[in-house]
Amino acid sequence: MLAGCGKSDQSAASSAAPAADANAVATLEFTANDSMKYNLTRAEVKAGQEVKVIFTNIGSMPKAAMGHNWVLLKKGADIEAFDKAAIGAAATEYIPAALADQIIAHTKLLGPKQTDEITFKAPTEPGEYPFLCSFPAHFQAGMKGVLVVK
Ligand SMILES: [Cu+2]
Repeated sequence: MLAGCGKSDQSAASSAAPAADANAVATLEFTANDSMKYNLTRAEVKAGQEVKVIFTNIGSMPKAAMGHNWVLLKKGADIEAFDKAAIGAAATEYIPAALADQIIAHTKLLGPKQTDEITFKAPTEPGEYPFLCSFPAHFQAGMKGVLVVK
């Protein structure tokens, strides 16, 4: 219809969306249960990739006794020191404010049948990044793993 402007086609083409492949989101689904176990203790993403973590507490025990979270720490973070500090951080759902700079991303603390979804950018530096549940005693019981950045 707008035959008067012959150059409009060109400008429309230059604003095309970027290729989907390079920007694909890595979706990781983690669960935790009443036996203090994650379904996965290892997952892989690409450096700098957009990551979506869907975390679900599939247990049935009350949150106060068996809450779970998923906390991803920086490479080289002292995970044991973080876990110790978390014990005293009940008021902030076991996320110790003093060590916030060690955290890349974390979910909320979840009660039974609750789900939380977070998105973050994977680190650009390849390596192994530790994650844990910071509810008291859960890390010691084995609620930990690594996110491998390729
Ligand atoms: Cu837990």
